Amino acid sequence: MSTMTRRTVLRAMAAAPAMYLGIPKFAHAAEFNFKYANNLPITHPLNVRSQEAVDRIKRESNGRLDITIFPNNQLGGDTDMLSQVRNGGIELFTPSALVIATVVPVAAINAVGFAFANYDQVWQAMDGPLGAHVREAIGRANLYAFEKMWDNGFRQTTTSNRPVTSAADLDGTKIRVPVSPLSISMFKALSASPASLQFSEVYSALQTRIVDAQENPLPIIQAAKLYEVQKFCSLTNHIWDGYWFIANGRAFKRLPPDLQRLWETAFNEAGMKQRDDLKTMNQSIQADLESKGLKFNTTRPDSFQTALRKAGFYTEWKTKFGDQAWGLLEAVSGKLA
Ligand code: X2X
Repeated sequence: MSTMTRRTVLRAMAAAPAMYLGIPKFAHAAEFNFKYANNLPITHPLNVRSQEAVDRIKRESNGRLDITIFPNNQLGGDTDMLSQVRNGGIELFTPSALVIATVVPVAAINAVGFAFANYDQVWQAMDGPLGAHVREAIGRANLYAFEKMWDNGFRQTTTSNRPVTSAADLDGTKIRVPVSPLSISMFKALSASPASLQFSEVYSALQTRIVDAQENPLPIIQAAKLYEVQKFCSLTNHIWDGYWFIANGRAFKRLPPDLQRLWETAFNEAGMKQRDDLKTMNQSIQADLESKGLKFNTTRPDSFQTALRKAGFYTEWKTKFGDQAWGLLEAVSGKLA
């Protein structure tokens, strides 16, 4: 390149807006490049609101904190992502309470069958003393839990062969559940035949009939297109499930206080919006899934609860979680065991 040409090119580069040249808008390289991984398709509100938070953090930190999102199990299934966030391979992850419970057992407490009757109870517990109790336990595992939990939803049961109207219909049903001791225990107590699989494998397991059934909140059934491989959707509302936004503990401590405050504000506020998104979606989602061919039915919650009680499910999990955590749960749910 002649001097003349090089000078011309350099002048052109200096004059051109950065975006035309593919140069990052922020003059300095980020001080912190973090990775955030999750298990959901990009259309799910968890990813939509996370992207907004990540954009905000980059903007308001003047590019100092740059977070890249890896959605949809791109970095592996939940078990992989959980070990990566613990060893620092990734800095952020949103495990469901059921999944983080494989490392922090008390975190599954919000998923005790039929504990919460509605969202008022859910947020009273999770934004209150029960949530604080779980966050502390997460902290002891050298992870940092952001204050606001994100919504996954009340879990519903889908099947390929028959609708579930009462507990008896689950008898012997091969049902996929998350990698979660509580889910296995609960569906065994209901006489089903549960198998733990990573979420990344659910669609194909249903398609190839390795299992006949699965259970997830409606927004996930929609986003992951599970209606393509399931026929019936029974509104069992058996578990309320949420996502903990967690960070690797050392990554959190590495951030200066102003960036800690910024990402706390950004992720907690985004989480509140994500809760609202699901609330709005829940008003129309059944109609949408019906139009895609899924057949809905309601169920009798008392038949499930009675079966769980008879099988000793509540007393077993009260012992496992301990009196303190159980007391915090029952302060909201009313007596369970
Ligand atoms: O794996 C599931 O079923 C999911 C997506 O709901 C969780 O993250 C627990």
